[in-house]
Amino acid sequence: MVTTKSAKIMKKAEEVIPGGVNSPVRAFKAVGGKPVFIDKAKGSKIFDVDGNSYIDYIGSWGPMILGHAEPRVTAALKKAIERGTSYGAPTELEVELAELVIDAFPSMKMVRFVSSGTEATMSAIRLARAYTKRDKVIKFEGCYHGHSDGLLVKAGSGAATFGVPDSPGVPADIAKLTVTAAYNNLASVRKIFEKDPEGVACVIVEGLPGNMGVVPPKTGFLEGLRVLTKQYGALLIMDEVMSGFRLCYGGAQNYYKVNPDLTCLGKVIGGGLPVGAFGGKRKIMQMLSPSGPVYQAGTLSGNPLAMTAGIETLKILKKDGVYEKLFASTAKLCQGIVEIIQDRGAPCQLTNVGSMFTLFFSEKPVKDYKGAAACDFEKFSTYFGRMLKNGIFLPPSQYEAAFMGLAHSKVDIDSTLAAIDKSLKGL
Ligand code: KE4
Repeated sequence: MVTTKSAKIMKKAEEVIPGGVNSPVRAFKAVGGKPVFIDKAKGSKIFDVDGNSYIDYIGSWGPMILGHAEPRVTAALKKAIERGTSYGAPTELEVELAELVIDAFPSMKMVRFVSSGTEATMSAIRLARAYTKRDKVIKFEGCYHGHSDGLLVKAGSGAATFGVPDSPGVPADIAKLTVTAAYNNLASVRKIFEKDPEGVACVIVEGLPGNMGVVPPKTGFLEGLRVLTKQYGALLIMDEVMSGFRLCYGGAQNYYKVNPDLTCLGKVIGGGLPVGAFGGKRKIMQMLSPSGPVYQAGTLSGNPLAMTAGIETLKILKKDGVYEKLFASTAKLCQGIVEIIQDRGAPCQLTNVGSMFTLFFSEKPVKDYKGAAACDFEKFSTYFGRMLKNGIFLPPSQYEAAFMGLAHSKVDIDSTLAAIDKSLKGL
């Protein structure tokens, strides 16, 4: 596989952009080697600058559920761009996308658009703190909610104690307001509440975790968070930036039947353009400026191009039979992978929910972050490199979810399974 042009561009990129990339995971650090630079994408395929083509299971980390350059989305964007790209003033497009989102998420009565998932979660937490007049936040080890200071925090020394910064530059005084619990372990959450029954503003949890690989909630876990947050007067924030529209036309909350107070969205609702959103109960959302005192703002929030791409994407997803098709192809791929693992006796576990899946290099099923952290990262890296050489573009980290899209064909699935069979040889 020739990657000389990518290598040349990477050299230039590293001179002017830290690590040569604008988001760390793209640098392939977790799997070794240098990243390929992309030239274009169409449908299920992505093409690098050396002309290599790949079947794409990153899908821009979730947004490209319809496949790349979907004709109806592209046509709508071409028309929208003729009308200008940004006004800094309200448009009806924002109302249209808000109504589509609220229709898909019954727990959301109002929504505010922002430009990234990070902005969405950061703003939702500020709102939760204002509404409850409390400061503490509970998050979970292995869950990622973007890179705002209060969320780049890891568990302190003793469980249920103060958080400590998970990155230089995060002040200890901010980190200590975030307490980290163990995902799928309700007792670890109860302990924090019992220690500080009136101090917790909110619990934030991924609807379906995809940032430690795909790790589904144990039966009763999300419901248990709902009971505990209600019992102690804290808000439940469900971060559906990744899981939104990936498990159904709606969120993991619809799939698992849990009703959060606030929800964060991103990725799919922007159809590949920069969008985030947060929303929930009217009495909470009304606290947001300018209807209330909680400040939040954004130059490009509700951008007309991003709204257009989001509207077109959701209108297509809403059509009958779309999710049946998406899940049928995901199931076909995942069943094929399980058969290969069994035939080869490979040391892997496959986790799939909806259109998200992860192949864990672990002897036993991965049920939480500790299980994910115990994977064989060496083997994953070898597997990743072989798959890339075989024309399959996977997320370059064991701690990520892969995404099936509506443009993936039967031929793509058969080629992917053949590549997996070859790539697992000897692992
Ligand atoms: P952004 O700020 O990257 O738009 O969204 C942050 C975020 C929030 N919540 C969840 C559940 C997320 O998965 C994300 C971002 N996901 C990563 C993938 N693990 C984006 C890829 C990247 O960081 O480049």
